[in-house]
Amino acid sequence: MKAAIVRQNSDGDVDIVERPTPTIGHGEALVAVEYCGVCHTDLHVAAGDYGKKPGRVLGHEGIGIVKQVAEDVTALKPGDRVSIAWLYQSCGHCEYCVTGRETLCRSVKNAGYTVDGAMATECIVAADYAVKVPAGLDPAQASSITCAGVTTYKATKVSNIEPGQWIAMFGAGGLGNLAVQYAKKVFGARVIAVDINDDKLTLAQEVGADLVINSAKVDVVQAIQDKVGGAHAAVVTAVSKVAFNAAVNSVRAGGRVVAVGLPPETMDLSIPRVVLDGIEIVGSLVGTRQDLAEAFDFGARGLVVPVVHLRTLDETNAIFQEMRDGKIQGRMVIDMKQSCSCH
Ligand code: 8ID
Ligand code: ZN
Repeated sequence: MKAAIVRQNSDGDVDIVERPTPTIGHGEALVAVEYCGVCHTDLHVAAGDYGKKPGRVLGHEGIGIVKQVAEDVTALKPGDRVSIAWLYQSCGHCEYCVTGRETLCRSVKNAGYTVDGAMATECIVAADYAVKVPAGLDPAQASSITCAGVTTYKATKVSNIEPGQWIAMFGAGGLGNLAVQYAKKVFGARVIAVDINDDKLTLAQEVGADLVINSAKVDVVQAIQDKVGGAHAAVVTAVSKVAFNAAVNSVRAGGRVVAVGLPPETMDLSIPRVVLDGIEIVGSLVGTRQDLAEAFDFGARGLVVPVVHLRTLDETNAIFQEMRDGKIQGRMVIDMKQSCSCH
């Protein structure tokens, strides 16, 4: 099989290599990957931002067709179309797994990080954790929901936003444009999109943002206070502490800030601001299998439409550079059929 792997020196790019097709063990299935979206987390992993992972096959926005299942597998059968998500597998019996918080399991395995992922023509999944893609959902669009969609759907749930309330989405990239769509179309919120790039804001407006603010040009905190009296909640997918700090100051008293972006930095927190204004700040990590099934369903019903552009595996480093430069609108999705003659 052909795969994109983290370089030995973790310099932030990948090598495209030939690897033997992995063999399945108990509880596993082999998947022929159709599509894999490129998430900003792949850049972090390739650069060793959370620890070096040389040789790791990247990719956690995968969609593919099951080719083979182990004898003990009952959840999947050959021919099923399934996800390969960041939540690759959790232990299933700890306090987090049994209370609907499986993404926080202390022995969790993550595709494209602690185990090999979907930026390859074939990959292994833990059968009980691969979520089936509903009929009627385009598989390339489904790939984008497998991380960007489920993460922002879950983060919007965690924000406790109510219909008609204002939510500010800091970052309008791969995650952010889907955050706008879920908040607007599924939760019935009014949405402010904030980014430092006008092209991203144009897309955010096209997919339903009520207000857009370029925080490189105007004082975003002042603008949100002036226009709506402070947002009821904010979700931060921007890869910059500047945006996290602005989000804390953009919500009204009692507001909730959901941290999603993963810049390897610390944020500043004014203790009087948090205490006197009752601000809540909470992290949100991808979503559970049930969250993903729900996020897929909204896509299948056309409420949320991921904006995807098809590319090939050989273009991975070029896509990474475009992402660093902030040049991508929506998501770049690697089309494995176009990437390898073995399909
Ligand atoms: O489960 C999670 N918490 C999770 C899941 C998936 C991804 C977290 N992430 C993390 C990624 O690791 C990454 O750190 O979310 C972040 C965003 O991922 P992405 O949406 O895939 O990245 P992108 O497409 O590059 O979008 C980032 C956007 O942030 C804007 C950029 O212009 C871009 O549109 N941005 C930046 I960089 N600085 C900004 C600022 N100061 C900003 N927007 C507003 N203010
Ligand atoms: Zn991701």
